[in-house]
Amino acid sequence: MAAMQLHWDIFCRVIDNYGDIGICWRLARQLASERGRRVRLWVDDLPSLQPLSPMINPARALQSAQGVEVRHWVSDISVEYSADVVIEAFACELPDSYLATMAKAERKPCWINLEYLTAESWASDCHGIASPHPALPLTKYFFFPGFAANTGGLLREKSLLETRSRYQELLPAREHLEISLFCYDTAPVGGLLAALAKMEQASVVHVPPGKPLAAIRQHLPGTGPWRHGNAKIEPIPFLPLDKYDHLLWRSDINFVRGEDSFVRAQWAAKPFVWQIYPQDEDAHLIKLSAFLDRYCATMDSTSAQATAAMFTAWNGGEPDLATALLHFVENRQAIAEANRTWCRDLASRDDLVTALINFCASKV
Ligand code: TRH
Repeated sequence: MAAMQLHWDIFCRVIDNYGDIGICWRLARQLASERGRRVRLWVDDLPSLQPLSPMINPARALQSAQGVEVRHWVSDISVEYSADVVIEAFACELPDSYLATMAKAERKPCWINLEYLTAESWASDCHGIASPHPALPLTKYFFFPGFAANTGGLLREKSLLETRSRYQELLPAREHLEISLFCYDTAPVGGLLAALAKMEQASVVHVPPGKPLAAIRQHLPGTGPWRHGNAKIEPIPFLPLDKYDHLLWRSDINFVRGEDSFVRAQWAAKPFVWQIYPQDEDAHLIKLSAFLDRYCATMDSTSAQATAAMFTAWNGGEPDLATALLHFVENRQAIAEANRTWCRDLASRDDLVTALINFCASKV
């Protein structure tokens, strides 16, 4: 049996928002806490990690948190050794000095480019492809998270679903709808507010700071909380990563965005609406429809139509948002049931950490 690949280095460059660091932090701490790996997380922007993990001190270039060694990644770094596995998150480009250390290692590291999540079918074809370095004796492998069996899977902690189920069993019954709203400031929030204000069922909308709150404030005066017809709109603080899961678990409908909150909403097994990260030339719309094709295929036709219409309207597409929301809310019990099945199906596959460990062990 091959020796365990003990040392892992994860490199993360924060482009914008919280997705890049959210995913890298989640991966790092799971490798450390569940798999006993010695993980160094190199991040170029420590202040972005701090809201997700308040124990992080953004002023400290070297610190340890939840079993992970967190290092500030400055332009060039000097290391005594390269790790057994090196994760270059989202093509962030490893420093030349580190590449040179990798090239000199007696046993070459398993070098992974961790890609963004997509439901498109080409992700299965490209998952695991090798790319030899043009000049150095090193090979990089493309690792694609995904929904299909022949991809790298999704990040899922070992006891996540049991913990979530226990939490949800204790939730009190209530008359009104609890909604969490995590979106970009381009989301059609005005339409959402107007529809919720008029809806027969009362709602409470929890809005984190940053782009979601900015989007709300384009439509409502002052700093909130607001009463808007039959809806109450409540600003909330940015929650640490695990507390954010709790918000998703206890809400009836979760508006999520990007990548990591989108995945967490699926593990929450509650109806959710996804705002996809916008890309040039509307490339994201292909990604959105690839996901809808897979996801809605598991639903009855009414739920599938309601879900597709709601996702499309929320991402700036044709259907009228108020009508889409109404259908979505009307069908939410059936959509919730479909989500529970979807979640169970996804969880029957290897999680991303298991897939990654197995993949890297096979490359020794
Ligand atoms: O912040 P995002 O829009 O990140 C995006 C995407 O990852 C996108 O693919 C990438 O290209 C771009 O960043 C650069 O959305 P995402 O992916 O959901 O990340 C948000 C993270 O913030 C996620 O890990 C959950 C976390 N979070 C909290 O921990 N607490 C909170 O209160 C909230 C609202 C989020």
